[in-house]
Amino acid sequence: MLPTARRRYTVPLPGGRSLVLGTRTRVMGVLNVTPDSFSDGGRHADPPHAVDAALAMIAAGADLIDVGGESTRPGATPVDADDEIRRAVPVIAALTRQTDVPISVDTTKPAVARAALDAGAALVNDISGLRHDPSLAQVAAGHGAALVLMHMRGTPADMYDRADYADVCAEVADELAWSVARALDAGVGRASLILDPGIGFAKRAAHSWTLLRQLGHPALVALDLPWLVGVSRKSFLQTAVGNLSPPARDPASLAAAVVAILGGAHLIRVHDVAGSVQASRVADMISAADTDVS
Ligand code: PMM
Repeated sequence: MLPTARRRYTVPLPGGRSLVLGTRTRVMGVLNVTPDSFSDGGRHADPPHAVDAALAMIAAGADLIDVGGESTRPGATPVDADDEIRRAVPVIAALTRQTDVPISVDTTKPAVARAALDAGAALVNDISGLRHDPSLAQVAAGHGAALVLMHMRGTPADMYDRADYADVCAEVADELAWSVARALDAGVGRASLILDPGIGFAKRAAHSWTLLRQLGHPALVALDLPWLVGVSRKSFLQTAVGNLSPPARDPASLAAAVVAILGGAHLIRVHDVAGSVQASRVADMISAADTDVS
């Protein structure tokens, strides 16, 4: 027996738009405008090239685009807010002129989030779950933006030293509940929140596998919010398929994405959009075989 159907949520976005989750799986295309991302480092560092890459992902079926100006690779050099703004905001501004597809900004910094939202972004994706700077939530609230709260401990530089869990699902749920409380305190509406277990962040491979197997864990389900899951090209996949380059991990990424969807993910964050759209349609058909998908 597969798990029961996902709960449905309608996430309000700026400009009167909304994102309906829990029907068809939404595919978020990753656009790293960094010189050093682990998965696609340097490919989209110049703005016109980045915009073309995003438009190609949209043509391939992406429902959202996540633009990031700071690499989260373990040991990556931290970037200051001005550099992050200089990398990400021109791309976001150009994209919002050319597409209605909601754009998210992958940042932990309030100044970057503010500049991105002013340029037309609709979501803020905070990999620190408001631990880096809780005032990021005020920025999201002030713009009526959706806010993704991802689970991580520490920073990408020291996160593996903190990958120590007795019960990874319960502890991730507990620590995400802290992030949710900070967001609500800051005035973000509950309907604007999306959670992410942070696959590969402050997790050993075994923790990532357990989380994927147990997205339906009662402590995670009890948070009663939609889930974004990012497995695409991550290094934990190598424990299953061996030492492959990040793009060569795409088939493994698709297999893991299907499992995430069947376990309850509403959105998947991916590099291979065309493949992920096909994989998520298959997962949607299976999970909705006796319910309604639209
Ligand atoms: N993974 C990366 C970066 N940002 N954001 C969310 N919400 N979830 C993730 O799993 C996530 C993220 C790292 O991958 P990349 O370097 O390919 O962007």
